[in-house]
Order: sequence, then structure tokens, then C-alpha cells
Amino acid sequence: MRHVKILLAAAFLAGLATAAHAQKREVNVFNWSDYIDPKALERFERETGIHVRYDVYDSLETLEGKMLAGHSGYDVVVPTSEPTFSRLIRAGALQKLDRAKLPHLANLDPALMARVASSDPGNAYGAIYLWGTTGIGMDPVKVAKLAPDAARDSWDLLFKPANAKRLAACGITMLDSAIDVIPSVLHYLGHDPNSAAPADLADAERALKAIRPYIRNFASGGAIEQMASGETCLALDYSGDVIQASVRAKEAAKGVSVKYVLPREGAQIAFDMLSVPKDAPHPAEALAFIDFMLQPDVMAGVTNIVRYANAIPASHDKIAAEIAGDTGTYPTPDLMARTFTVHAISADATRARSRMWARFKAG
Ligand code: N2P
Repeated sequence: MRHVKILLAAAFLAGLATAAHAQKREVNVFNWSDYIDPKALERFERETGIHVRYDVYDSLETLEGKMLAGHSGYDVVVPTSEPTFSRLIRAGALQKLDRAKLPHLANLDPALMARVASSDPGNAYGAIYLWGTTGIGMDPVKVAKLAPDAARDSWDLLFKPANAKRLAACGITMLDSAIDVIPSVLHYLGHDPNSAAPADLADAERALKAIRPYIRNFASGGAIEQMASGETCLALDYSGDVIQASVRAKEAAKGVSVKYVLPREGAQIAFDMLSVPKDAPHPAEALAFIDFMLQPDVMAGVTNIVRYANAIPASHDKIAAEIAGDTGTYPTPDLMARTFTVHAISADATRARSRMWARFKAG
């Protein structure tokens, strides 16, 4: 009898073990494309035993659509502070971070977190992952050949139709995102990048339509491949993506050179925020993942690979000198002072911008 009991107990325990195995801990991460150090994911899995399912998106429009629809199944998402992160907070699509579970939050630069507090009062919903600017990627050699008299540190290179016309010969690529492009155009034209005034939007539409014939293609999620391969010599693009392209072009050694420029008129600065959807199926694992990422050596590894700045000062001495010293990744104070952030605009204004964007793309 006693023997039978032991056997039953053993069978019960084995059953439990199988159930535990079937429910292996996991975390579903949804991040921007080309925005991770794969070694960080491996190390997280090794150290925590939590399996990472990792998906990518290539525009804020895609991320926002999934989040607002709900039941995305994601545990960690990385929306840009404005307009998406702040809009998701207001829509109730994210949950407050449990600070007690995030000891490494203390590693974040308080000055940078304070900049994000206008989108997220009290920094209740997000931790800065990486940040960057949206400016111009170019092959300086080809650009100098086709437009020798054009200033190479100005939005004029792209937005002056005479320049765009000459550079069309070596290829112009534009980010396929109204959210990213329209504020830059408004700012270039001397309007408030957050303007919802129909007259300002009409002005931006005129400016975009004037260069439409010279745009070869629209890129989702950045133009890394197009720039690295030399298919394109000018792109309105995210800073780190252009710098990744410059690294790939150098490695390929096929005569393509790529450079990122934060135009002198100023550029949008964007903070991408680690955050947790309201209906995340694995909130505890989400916090474990976020806290893991906020360690100086992990974030240094990410910056070394993706070439975007992070917000953890203690990571700096672990970042390769040529990256820490690259003003494309870490802008000088003077360039930094010329950056601007956007706000979320009304739903009506957003719709007007999307319609304008569709008309512009259709040409
Ligand atoms: C995409 C990176 C996007 C950064 N590779 C947007 N701030």
C-alpha cells in the first residue's frame, strides 16, 4: 500500500514537471526592426530561463494599430515617446511599471527621463531604451558630384526641388511614415512641427509634392539596405539606421560611402520607450526583460550594434570609442539644442495628415 502511494506521488510530481515544462516561462517582445543586440536576448534566456519570442515592426503606424486593437499577445513594446507612447498611455493601452521590480531603472539618466516626462508624467509607464534623431543619410561622394554647390548639412539637399532633381539620378529614399516625415517638413518650412493648421499642412503638401517625382522609393523601418548597397544616395532616415548602413558599406568595400547628417535647421529627436501593454499575458516576465535590458553592459552592447544612443551613463565607458565619439549617435550640445520633439495632435489633425500622406505618395 505504502509502495503504491509513493508511486502515485512520483507520478503526480512527474505530471507537475511536464506541466511546468509545457508552460515554460516566456516573454513576447515587439520592437523596431534592426534595434537589438542578438547576444542580449541569448544572455537573457540563459540567465533567466525565460524564452524570448521576438517580433519586429517597421513603423509607428503598425505598432499603434496593433496596440489599439488590443490582444496583441505582446508583453514588451517600444513605442516612440511622441506621438505614439503618449497616445497609448492616454488610450489606456499600457500598464504602469511596477518600480519595485525594476531596480535598474535607477541607471537611467534623470535629465533624459525628465525630457520624456512631458509625454509620461512621473515616468510611470516607460523606460528609455534608445534614442536618436531623424535626419539625412547620404553618400557624400555621389552627392558632391551631382550637386557640388549644395550645402551638405541642410534639409535643402532634399527639400529644394532643384537639388532633389539632380540627386534623383543616384536615388532618393524616404521613410514611409507620415508620423516621422511631416513634422520634419513643417519644421523646415518654419512652421510648428506640431501644427494642425490646414494652411500649414497644405504648405507641407506643396513642398512634398514638389519633390515627389524625384523620390525613387519609400522605405519602411529605415533605409539600411538601400543605403548600404548604394541603391540610394540620399534618404530621410533615422540616425542609427544610416550609421548601421555606413558600417555595412564599409565592410562590403564596394566603393559606397554613407554618412548621417543632423541638418543645421534642426531635426526631430525621438525616445523609444520600453513599456508593457495593458493586456500583456506575461507581465512579470516583461518586467524581468526590461530590468535586464537596463544594465550598463547590456545597453552598451546594444548601442555598439545598432548605433543608437542609450540613456545609461554608466554604459558609456563600455561603448566603442568611435561610436561614443560619433556626433551622429551622440550629437554635440550645439546640434542637440537644435532638436525638437513633437506632441500628439488631435485625431482630426492626424487623419488630415494621413490623407495628405496618401495623396503625396500616390504622386
Ligand atoms: C528602426 C529604428 C527606429 C528608431 N531601425 C525610431 N526612433
